[in-house]
Amino acid sequence: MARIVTIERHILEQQKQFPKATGAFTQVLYDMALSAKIIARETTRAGLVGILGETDDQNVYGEQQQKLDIFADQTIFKMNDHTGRLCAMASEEHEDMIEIPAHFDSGKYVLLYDPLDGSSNIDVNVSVGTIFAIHRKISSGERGTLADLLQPGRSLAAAGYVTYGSSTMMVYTTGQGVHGFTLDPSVGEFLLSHENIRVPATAKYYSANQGNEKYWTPGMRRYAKWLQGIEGEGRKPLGHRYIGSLVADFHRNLLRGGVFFYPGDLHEAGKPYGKMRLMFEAQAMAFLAEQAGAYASDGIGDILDIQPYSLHQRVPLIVGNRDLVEKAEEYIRKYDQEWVEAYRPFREGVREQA
Ligand code: P6P
Repeated sequence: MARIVTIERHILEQQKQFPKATGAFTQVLYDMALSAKIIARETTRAGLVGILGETDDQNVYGEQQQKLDIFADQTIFKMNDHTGRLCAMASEEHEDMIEIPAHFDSGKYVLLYDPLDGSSNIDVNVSVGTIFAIHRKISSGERGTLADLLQPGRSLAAAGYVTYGSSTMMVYTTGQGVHGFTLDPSVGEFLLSHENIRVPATAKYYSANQGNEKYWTPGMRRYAKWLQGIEGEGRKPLGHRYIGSLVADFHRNLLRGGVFFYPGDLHEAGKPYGKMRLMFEAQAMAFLAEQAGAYASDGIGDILDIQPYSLHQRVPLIVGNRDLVEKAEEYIRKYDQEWVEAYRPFREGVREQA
């Protein structure tokens, strides 16, 4: 019989690589797996329990919050607020840092999470996902500070996502490769199904919202034509797949090879920084990509090297097979200097984003 490895057992085996690990880090990953099971149960039942539909609340981006968003956000918060393992949290659904309540102990890690990414897809039964990232506490005080959260992706201790699709999968890395687990609902366990995921050398797909093409920069428009085999040396065209749910698009490209891009553009004056959130989407995807032999860029350089200055700052995101992402950087260098000059002050925190 094949070796049955639950995510708990796998995390424990991973922990052995860190001799001085106290287990707190391992427990945070356990707790994320448990949160994922609880959210999965509600997500699959969503159509039945009337939890669908929009609330009258809005999140920090002015987007209608879906009830399942709020449920997922609350689930992750309540799983972690009392454990004494975290010194602070941050959620895409909350404007400010989430402090650990004073009556609970503070710990050595911080958790940043997007509780339900792609939530606008919920009530049309398209895959949605949870994205999480864990940094180590670096501030000297007892409680967490913004400095513990605003660390570059290079410092990440762990990152991962859950995709609630035809099956529920949890994929994570602690810097020892990328590993995928599929939920067996009959036993309520995540079982190892994709050990040491490596992006295939040959890409199959590209993922982008072609509806935005007229707003893309000249370089990115040419790049898309290159991916389609129209521009340049007439390469074999890539298939186009776009779900509109980052976790689902990223996951498919990770397993089949491909590139996802949501570029910055000059469509809206003063907003050349794209849509993806650095701290809640891009950093985690960039750490996973690097660990799977792929690469994530904002069009200028590695997402992992960007020094954050604001919890909700946005970045352009081009992620997938390294050769494809580097080709995009080449097109941007060649054709998009105007955009680069407009974006750079936002990348370096010289200008605050709107
Ligand atoms: P658009 C979902 O809102 C999200 O943040 C990502 O999950 C997804 O990739 C992207 O936005 C979709 O954006 O503008 O193409 O609908």
